[in-house]
Amino acid sequence: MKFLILVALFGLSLAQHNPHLKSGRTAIVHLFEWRWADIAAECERYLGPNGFGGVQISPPNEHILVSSPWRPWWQRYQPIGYNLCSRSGSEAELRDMITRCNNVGVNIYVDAVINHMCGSGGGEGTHSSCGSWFSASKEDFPSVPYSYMDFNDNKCKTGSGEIENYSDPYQVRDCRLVGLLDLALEKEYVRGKVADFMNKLIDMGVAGFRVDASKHMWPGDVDSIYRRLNNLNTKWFPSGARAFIFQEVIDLGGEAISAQEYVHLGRVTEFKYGAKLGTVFRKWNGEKLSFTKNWGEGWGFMADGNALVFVDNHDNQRGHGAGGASIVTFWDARLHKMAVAYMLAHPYGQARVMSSYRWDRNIVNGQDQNDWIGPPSNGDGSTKPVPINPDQTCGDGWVCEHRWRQIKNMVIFRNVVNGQPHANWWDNQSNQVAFGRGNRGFIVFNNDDWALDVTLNTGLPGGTYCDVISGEKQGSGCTGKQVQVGSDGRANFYISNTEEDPFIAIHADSKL
Ligand SMILES: *[C@@H]1O[C@H](CO)[C@@H](O)[C@H](O)[C@H]1NC(C)=O
Ligand SMILES: CC(=O)N[C@H]1CO[C@H](CO)[C@@H](O)[C@@H]1O
Repeated sequence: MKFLILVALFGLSLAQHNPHLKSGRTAIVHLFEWRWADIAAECERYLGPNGFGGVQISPPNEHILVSSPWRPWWQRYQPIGYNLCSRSGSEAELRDMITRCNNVGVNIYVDAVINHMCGSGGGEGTHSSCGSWFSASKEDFPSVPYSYMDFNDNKCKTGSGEIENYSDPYQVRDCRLVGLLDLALEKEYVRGKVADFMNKLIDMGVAGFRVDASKHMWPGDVDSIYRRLNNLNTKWFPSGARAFIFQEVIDLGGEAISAQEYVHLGRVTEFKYGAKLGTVFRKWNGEKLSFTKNWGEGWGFMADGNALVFVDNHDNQRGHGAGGASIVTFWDARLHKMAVAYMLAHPYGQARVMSSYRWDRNIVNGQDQNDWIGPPSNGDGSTKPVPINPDQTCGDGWVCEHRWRQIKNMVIFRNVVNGQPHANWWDNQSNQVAFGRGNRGFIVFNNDDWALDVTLNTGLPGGTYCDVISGEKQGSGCTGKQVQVGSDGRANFYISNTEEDPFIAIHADSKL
C-alpha cells in the first residue's frame, strides 16, 4: 500500500519535469520583456521555422507601475493582482499569442510571481498595469481580493519583518524579501487564488511555469498549489499532460536552503551551471575547458532530469541574483556565443537561451547603477515593438541573441542530435576541446591563445559537412567553412585563435 502511494506521488511530480516540447524540439528562449504581439509574430516567422521549442514570457499578470526609477523591469515582479494586463499587452493579446505560438509548435511558459505582491512601500492608488486600486500599506488588493489576513506578517519573527538572516530557513520563507509583501501560502484561500490564476493560463494553452522566488516558499505550500493545477489543454497537448514546472532556486552551495528540497516538485534552475561555465570560458581560477570532460553531474550539479540550464538570465546578466562577475552575457559576445554553443551541444539539462535588450550600463565599483532600466520604451513607458532589420537582426535596442546565426544554428544542432550520447571527447589538456553526439553531430572549440590544428574522430559518416558557426547550409551550398569527414569518421580541423568565432560545429543535417 505504502509502495503504491509512493509510486503514485512520484509519478505525478515527475510529470511536471517534462516540458512537453513538440516534435523533436529541445530548447527554450526567454524573450525578456517582449510584447505579446511581437512574440506571436516571432513564433510564426522565426521560432517555429527554426526549431525553437518554447518561449519563457515575462509575468503576464497585473503589476505595479513604478515612477522612481521610471518603469524599471522589476516592476513586473511586484504583482497587484491576477488580471492579465501587463506592460506586454492585454489579455486578448496574450490569448492570441498563446494560440498562434502553439499552432506553430512553440510552447509558452509563464513566469509566475506567486510568493508575494508589491513592495510595502508601493503606496496606494491605481498606479497598476490594469488600473486596479490597491493599498500596499493596508495590504489591500481588492482585485484578487487579498486583505491583510492573507499575508505572513504574524508568521515572520524578525523585528523588521524582512529576511535578515539567510541561514534561517524560516525567515527566508516567512519574511519579506526586499520589502515584498509575503503571501500566506499555507492558507487554503490564498492557495486557491494562486491556483485559479495559473489554471486560467493553463486553460488558455500555456505549457508550464517558471516559478519565481521558489526558495522563498515552503516546498509543501507550492506542492499543494501544483496539485490543484489542471491538466494541459488537450487542443495542443496529450490528454493527462501536467504543466511543466521549473522553479527559481538560487543555490550555489553553502546556504540553508538547497535546490534538492524542490527537485521532486519539478525542475529547478541550476545556477551553478552558468557561474561555472563563465569561469571556465574566462579561464579564471585556473579553470580550463579540458576540465569539462565530465560536465554536468560530475561537476556537482543536480541530476540531469531535474535541471533547467542557462548561460545567463535576466537577473544575473545585470548583476542581480547569483553567479557574479563570471556570468557571460551578450556584452561579451564572442565568449557568449561559445558558452551558449557549449550548452546547446551538451546533453545535460533542459536548455534555455537568453534574449535581452541593451541598456546604458554605468558600472561604479563593480555595481551597475543602471541595473534597473526597463525594456526599450516610449516616453509614456509603453514598451517598444521589436523591429526586424533586413539582415534578420533586431533594432531599437533589442539584442535578440536567439537570432544570432551561431546561436540559432546551435538550437537546430541540439534538435538534430537529440537523444544521442556524449561521445568522441578530445582535449589538449588546455582550452581546446571537442565532442560529438553519437553519429549525429560534432563540435570543436579553441579557447586557447594559439591555433588548433588536429585530426579527430567525429563519429559521423564520411562526407562533406557545412560548419554552422561560420556560415550555414543553403540549398546544396555552404556559406561557411567546409569539413571533410573521411570514411573512417576522421576529419582535420584548423581553428585560429584570432577568428571571430573560434569554434566549428557540424551535424547530420549540415551534410552537403
Ligand atoms: C542565523 O540563523 C541561523 C540558523 O537559525 C543561526 O544559527 C544563526 O545564529 C543566525 N545568525 C544570526 C546572526 O542571528
Ligand atoms: C597543453 C597543450 O597546450 N597541449 C596542446 C594543445 O593543443 C595544441 C594543438 O592543437 C598542441 O600544440 C598543444 O601542445
